[in-house]
Amino acid sequence: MKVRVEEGRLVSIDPHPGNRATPEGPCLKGLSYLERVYSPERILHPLRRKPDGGFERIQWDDAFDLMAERLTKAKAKGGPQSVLYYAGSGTKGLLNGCGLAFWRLFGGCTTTYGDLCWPTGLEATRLTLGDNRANAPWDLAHARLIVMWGKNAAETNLHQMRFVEQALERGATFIVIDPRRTQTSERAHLLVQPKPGTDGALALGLAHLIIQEGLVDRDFIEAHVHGYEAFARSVEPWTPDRTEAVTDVPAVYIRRLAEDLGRVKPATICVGFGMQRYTNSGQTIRAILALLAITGNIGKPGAGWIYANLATQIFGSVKDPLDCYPPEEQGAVRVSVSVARLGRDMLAQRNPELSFAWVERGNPVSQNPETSKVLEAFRRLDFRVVVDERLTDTAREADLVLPSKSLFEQSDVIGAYWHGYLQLRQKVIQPPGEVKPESEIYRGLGLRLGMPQTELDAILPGVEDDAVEAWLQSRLDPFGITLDQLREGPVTAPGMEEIAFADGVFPTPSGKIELVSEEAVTRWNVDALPSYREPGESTASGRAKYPLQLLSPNTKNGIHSQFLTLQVIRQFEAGPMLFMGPEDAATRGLRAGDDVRVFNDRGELRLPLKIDFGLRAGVVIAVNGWELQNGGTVNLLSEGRETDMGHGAAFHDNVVNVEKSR
Ligand SMILES: Nc1nc2c(c(=O)[nH]1)N[C@H]1C(S)=C(S)[C@@H](COP(=O)(O)OP(=O)(O)OC[C@H]3O[C@@H](n4cnc5c(=O)[nH]c(N)nc54)[C@H](O)[C@@H]3O)O[C@H]1N2
Ligand SMILES: Nc1nc2c(c(=O)[nH]1)N[C@H]1C(S)=C(S)[C@@H](COP(=O)(O)OP(=O)(O)OC[C@H]3O[C@@H](n4cnc5c(=O)[nH]c(N)nc54)[C@H](O)[C@@H]3O)O[C@H]1N2
Ligand SMILES: [Mo]
Repeated sequence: MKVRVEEGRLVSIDPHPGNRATPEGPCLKGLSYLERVYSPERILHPLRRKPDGGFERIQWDDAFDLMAERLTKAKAKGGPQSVLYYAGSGTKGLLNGCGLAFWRLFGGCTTTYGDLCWPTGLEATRLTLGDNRANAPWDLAHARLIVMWGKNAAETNLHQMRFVEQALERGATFIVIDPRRTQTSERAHLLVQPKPGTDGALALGLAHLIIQEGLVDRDFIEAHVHGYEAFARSVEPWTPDRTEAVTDVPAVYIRRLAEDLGRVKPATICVGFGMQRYTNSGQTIRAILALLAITGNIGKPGAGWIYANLATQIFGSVKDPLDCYPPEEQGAVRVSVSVARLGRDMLAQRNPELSFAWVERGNPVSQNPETSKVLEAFRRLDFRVVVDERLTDTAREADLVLPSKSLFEQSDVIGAYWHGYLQLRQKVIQPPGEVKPESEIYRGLGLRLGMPQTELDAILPGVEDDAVEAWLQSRLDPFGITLDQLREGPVTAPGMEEIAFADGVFPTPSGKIELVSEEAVTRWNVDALPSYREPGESTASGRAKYPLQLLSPNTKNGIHSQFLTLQVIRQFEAGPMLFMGPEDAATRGLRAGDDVRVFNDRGELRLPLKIDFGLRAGVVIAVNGWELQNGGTVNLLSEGRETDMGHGAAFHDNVVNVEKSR
């Protein structure tokens, strides 16, 4: 974005033409920063919990004293690892690395492994292709067939829809696979609505037909695919009848999809993050990716796999270096708390028990699974610090809340999930009130703890703007990128390709696309071939304790718990709701607008009912992001459990029932 500042205040936000992936500029959330930065909700100085509840303003000096005293006490009692360092995904810049560097200097800490967001699909893709790379975003316009599988780009990646439109204008076929009708499926030629969590079976059934009809690309398989014969044998049982029985997708649709995937070239599958939130989803993603491998749709214009692009994640600290790693000691840092099981693992940790937590850039009370356990774990600690810009559900649990900068108040270099640009986020306004960026907070705290100035200088930038820029430049030097280039506009990340894997080189153990993966077995204890198992908590075969599968996807006008409290957003997003199909409502005697109770053994939510005529029976939706303070987070109902690979969170392994609220 391009922003205009007058008299030290943001006055407008416009598109930046330098990013080919996002030429239309910011959506409503981006534009709403004009409100967000100056929101009365913003915390402008440190706040300390009062003994009788509520918060009171304190001076930074007192805040540093208090933290230093509590940290010294925690360290003396249980060692440095009694301190939990938790960082969410509120911003992803080069300066994020300061946090863990500081805690190492402190003598270590306990931190988390895994990720709430995308690790299951990242790992499934890595096992198959060797790396997470994708064609440039605009290449999608060259596809003749686009399958948007478990992704709602019109809400969550809306710039991608522009390239879908361009492909459609050139005559492409567009298919959406999602249990619900979405803004994305409005543009589709075909919407396929499987039972949630059964997409693995659907993919194996499609592979069965593609192979049976002789629609595979023999030459491509010969040259680039490892394990094809074994894969072909393994899909023999997946007849259209069996696939229909498991997925509830009519066999005619399965045949049509297989025909399209087998015959229409080039084909791109855009697979979403929403679908990898099940206990079987790593294997599901491998099965879907196999469809591109056997039809030769990789490494060519208009063809390929668009899941995530790690090209811009060139700094260990942009992508947290500890993400995705299995629990182990890394230097003094104990990596023993799974983000998926945050509450449970915090409670279970011994030697030392946790007594102090530091939370920044995240809102785990509303965003991590199993809110009641997360709350219990935080409440059991002796002391909690939360750095955030407003009183989130998590900040409300803190003993000390520190104000955080907005993205306009300190320069940083950022990467992306989808496109291949590195971008400079320039400081354009002064932080309001007494707001300090994290790097300054760490410096102040380090000095108070008696850490040597030289050691702090080695990991943290100085306070002045040019010191921050010099620090950023020193981190960019190894990549031959300068801040001056970035000041001109977005810069393509080193190694970013227009067409991924065009050279046919796949950095897997066999050097080929692996349909059979030994590492899948040794690392994750799943079958070497992509296989289908019903998710652990699922209504798919009617064995679950409760009859409805609860999905909690993202919503257009918020990013998780961010933005939803702003006036401009509230015009469009009134509050949390439960979406249910008409049949499920009728059998329960429920009508639109009724107050309903959504419940399972872990908790309950009371929400107004919205009838959704596009939702398949047996599925209900409550978007994630709403907090306890505005009507309840959907994670009161989810369980802290990991997916089958990558230490992701299986948010959608979640069955519930719904009744009229009394
Ligand atoms: N049920 C369910 N739960 C989900 C999901 C789901 O699909 N269903 N999705 C999951 C996914 S994909 C994700 S990515 C996670 C997101 O989980 P989180 O990252 O915990 O969620 P956010 O609500 O984005 O919270 C980010 C916080 O960072 C703060 N922040 C922003 N910038 C800064 C900064 O510069 N410094 C500091 N200190 N703070 C800052 C914001 O104010 C906000 O409070 O949620 C997950 N939770
Ligand atoms: N506006 C907005 N944009 C965002 C975000 C946001 O919060 N708001 N968050 C960002 C982040 S951090 C992320 S991770 C991405 C996520 O964005 P997406 O990848 O789009 O993920 P979700 O919205 O979680 O889910 C996408 C779709 O998957 C469907 N789905 C769920 N289960 C299944 C299943 O079993 N099978 C199939 N086929 N489909 C299923 C859901 O119904 C939903 O429509 O969005 C990013 N963009
Ligand atoms: Mo995410």
